Amino acid sequence: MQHEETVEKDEKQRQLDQYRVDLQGTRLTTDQGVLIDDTDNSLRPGERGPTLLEDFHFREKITRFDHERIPERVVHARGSGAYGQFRVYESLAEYTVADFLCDPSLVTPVFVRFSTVAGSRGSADTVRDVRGFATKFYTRQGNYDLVANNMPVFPIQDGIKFPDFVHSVKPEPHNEIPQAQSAHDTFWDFVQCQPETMHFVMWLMSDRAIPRSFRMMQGFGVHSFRLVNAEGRATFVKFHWKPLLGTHSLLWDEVLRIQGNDPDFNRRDLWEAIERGDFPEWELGLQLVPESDEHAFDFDLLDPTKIIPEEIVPVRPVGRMVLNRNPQNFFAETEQVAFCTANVVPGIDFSNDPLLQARNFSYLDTQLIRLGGPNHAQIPVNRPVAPVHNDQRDGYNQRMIHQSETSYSINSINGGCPMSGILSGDMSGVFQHYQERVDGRKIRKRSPSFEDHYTQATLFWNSMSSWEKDHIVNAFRFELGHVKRRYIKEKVVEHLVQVDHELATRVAAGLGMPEPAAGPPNHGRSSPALSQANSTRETIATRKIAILVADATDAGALTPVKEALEGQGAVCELLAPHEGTAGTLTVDRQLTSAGSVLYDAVLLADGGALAGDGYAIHFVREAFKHGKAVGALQGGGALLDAARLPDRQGVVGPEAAGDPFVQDFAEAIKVHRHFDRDVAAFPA
Ligand code: HDE
Repeated sequence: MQHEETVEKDEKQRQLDQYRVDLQGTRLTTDQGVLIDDTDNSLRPGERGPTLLEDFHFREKITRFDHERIPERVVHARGSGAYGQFRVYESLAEYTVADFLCDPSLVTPVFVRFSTVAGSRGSADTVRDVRGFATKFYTRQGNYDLVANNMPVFPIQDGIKFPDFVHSVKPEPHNEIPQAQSAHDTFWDFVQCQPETMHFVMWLMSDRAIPRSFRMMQGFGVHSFRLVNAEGRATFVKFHWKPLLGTHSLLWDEVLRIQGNDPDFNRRDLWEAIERGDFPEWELGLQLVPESDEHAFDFDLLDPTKIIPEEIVPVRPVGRMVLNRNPQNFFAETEQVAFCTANVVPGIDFSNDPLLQARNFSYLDTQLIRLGGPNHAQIPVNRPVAPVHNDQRDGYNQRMIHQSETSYSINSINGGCPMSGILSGDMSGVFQHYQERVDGRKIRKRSPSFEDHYTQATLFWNSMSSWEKDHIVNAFRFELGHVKRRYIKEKVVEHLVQVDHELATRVAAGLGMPEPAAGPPNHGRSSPALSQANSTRETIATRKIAILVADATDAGALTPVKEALEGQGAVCELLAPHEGTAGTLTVDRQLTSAGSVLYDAVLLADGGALAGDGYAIHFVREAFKHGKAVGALQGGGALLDAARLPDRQGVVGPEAAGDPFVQDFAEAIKVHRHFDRDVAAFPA
């Protein structure tokens, strides 16, 4: 894989450097810069006396502590981020005047924050949920925020329903249960009352909702936006991020165990990959639709519950993003980063999607309360690299010292500055709204073109491989299994009949319901691009392999295999019954402190002691049950036998020694998960 090597700091890095505080070799002071003698004992009259009010250091320290928290985001509270860079492949000047999309020599700094939606800040990473994928491009023409998700459709069509939707999925108000879960009555009640959710629900019940890694997730801008070129001509656009590592997911059973084993699974994965130098990369892709084709589809381009199938309008790869730097302070950077869909630059404009219109209001409003006022764009992570000059003034936490006597326009005292394009007569580089003609009566009404809620839900179902369908059915059964009210489950099944009768029947069977009556015939169309089965499976780069070793492991046999796997980019960890060393090998982790669920594959290098170790046997069987590649070197044969695996798909035994072993094992890992194994009756 190609890595963007950045020897020189980009503009954003240089800007951030001004704010960094290095505490190495410093002496302790108050916030006022006064040196402190003792921060471990408060001031008191006599050793056993009460604390004195005049202890300003004590009061300042406690006061600052009391005020450390800011409100968490109402949605997307849990997230983690990284800096990186974006570069366009070739000029898109035919479509847009956005500088960063027109100049292939330009490296644009970015900050990306990935998130879950429903859970609180401290919730587990690997829950069934949508993932946020928000990118801030620090362009020379100002900040552009592409605030995307890892699913291309949304549950609702109009932003006025967002509070209703979010209230339904959040913990129920009477007892604040459950945390970070959609498996409860109010969410499914919302779904059954609101059939526009059906396409989204199919995605949410699919493996997309439990990604293996943020680095292996697609991103979607969801709405149709507009690109606008120098002639003022607009083109509708849908934004896509495609990960170079492919799009891969976890298994539901795995997820349940990871939550206890490592609640920070996705966050840690991103952090560690970047620290290792395994910089995640995505291609930016565009689906472009000329304005003249606005009504050419059997759905409405303005409806955010719909995709444009890639087979109808292909995704054109236009650029590449690499994330290559972890933040240095979580709160200052990841918690305070403020995205807003209204942060656009010349050449990028909105459509009339009613969800997007609501978002353009909501994000700035959110930031006013979260970040304590209107000056949050001055917080280092949010500061544009483009110069900022205007007559907006004052407010909480103003950090600028404006020197001019004037703060109004039009003025004559300051030579009319800062001067708008219109006043100066210089319109170069200014943002000009796309001049769309809009006529209509003021009404609270949706267009009939938004009414079809099932066709694309069916398209999604039809596009799934058989194992993806199994996972969707199991997800519906799990979720509805947690719903207490029978009639809600029945109503959901009625909606599923509209999507596909087989799906509804399989879900109903799990809920102990009779086979539902036939619904409308399935249209039979599919879109192969929707299936993760068609994702990239060409690399083992960054895949985590657990190597099980013990004191008598043959290091001579293991080392070349490990090196060959690492040579292909895999990340190997040696697990043994105890920490320290196993023979001449250095142990990375104690076997009992790490579940198989934290790895993509397992390599058995020792069968002597481990063949009789129940934990090691469980480790192998669980990895197998979760579809992972299992490899056994000569020494590991006894452990492989002890694990009594029911079939050999994705299992590479010691008979393929040497290079063929490495090759076969790597091929088995590339598959990601061997879902065709028959594990239904196999206890881990
Ligand atoms: Fe958001 N959304 N959203 N959303 N959203 C927020 O803004 C909102 C929507 C998305 O990492 C909030 O600063 C409304 C779609 C991401 O900081 C809030 C509506 C998509 C993030 C908000 C939507 C998203 C947010 C909470 C319907 C995918 C995390 C904190 C009209 C395309 C950004 C904040 C980050 C965050 C409102 C719909 C993605 C409350 C009202 C559609 C990735 O303002």
